[in-house]
Amino acid sequence: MIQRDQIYSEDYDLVEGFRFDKGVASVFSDMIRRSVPGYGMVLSLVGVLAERYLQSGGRGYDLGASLGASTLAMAAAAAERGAALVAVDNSPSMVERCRENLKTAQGVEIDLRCEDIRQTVIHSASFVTMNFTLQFLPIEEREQQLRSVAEGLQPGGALMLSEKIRFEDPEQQQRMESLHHAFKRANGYSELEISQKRSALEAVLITETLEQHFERLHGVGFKQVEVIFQTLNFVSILAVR
Ligand code: GEK
Repeated sequence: MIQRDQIYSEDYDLVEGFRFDKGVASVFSDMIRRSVPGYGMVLSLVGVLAERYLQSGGRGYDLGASLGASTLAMAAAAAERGAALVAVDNSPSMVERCRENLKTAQGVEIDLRCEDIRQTVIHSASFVTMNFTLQFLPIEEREQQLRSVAEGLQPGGALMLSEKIRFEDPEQQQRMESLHHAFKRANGYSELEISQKRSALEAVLITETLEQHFERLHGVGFKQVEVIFQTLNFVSILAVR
């Protein structure tokens, strides 16, 4: 049973910074579906890209795996090819639930690790996903993170990077932000929930522009970089080495 996210429905005197703790892990499936426009399509694309890029003998990595939705989306292709999967998250509460969810994957070897993705050694990778995870790293550490992904990918291997983005033009930024809030309202979040969640994420989820992402991805050695999906201020980028 999917538990409904009501974490910010109570009026708090002080909203603390967002953490991926036990409470969040218990409602995360509902939270991400009602908060990230196009999340279902992102998962479908993970499956499509896994079919295209996972190689037999190559590994698939899911960095910031949360409850394992992207890992599970790769599982069929991995089983078919005999590719191993590595799923990484540094939240013990997420990993505990993820371990249960991954039991449904058949015929595939999955190494689930509770570790910081900055410590993860990536090697022999043919496909890597970072779906809405890079945005939680300090900006100055993002280049090194993507460099280690690029270096760990076999030539022709691919990264799927999904992020919430911001826009240089203040009017466009305001328009997209307001449409995103409308999306959340349409999914049953109240004004109080939206505004408290926004405060909680303020110093935790730091967005960048699409141009900043493209420049960094090219800079660390990806040859082909393109947007494959966008809904409002959420994008998925395909970067091929
Ligand atoms: C999905 N990809 O459902 N090291 C490891 N994990 C981290 C780190 C870090 N340094 N920082 C954050 N995380 C998933 C959704 S959620 C996105 C990803 C969101 C983890 C954090 O614990 C959380 O589980 C995940 O990254 C981000 O396809 O909540 O917007």
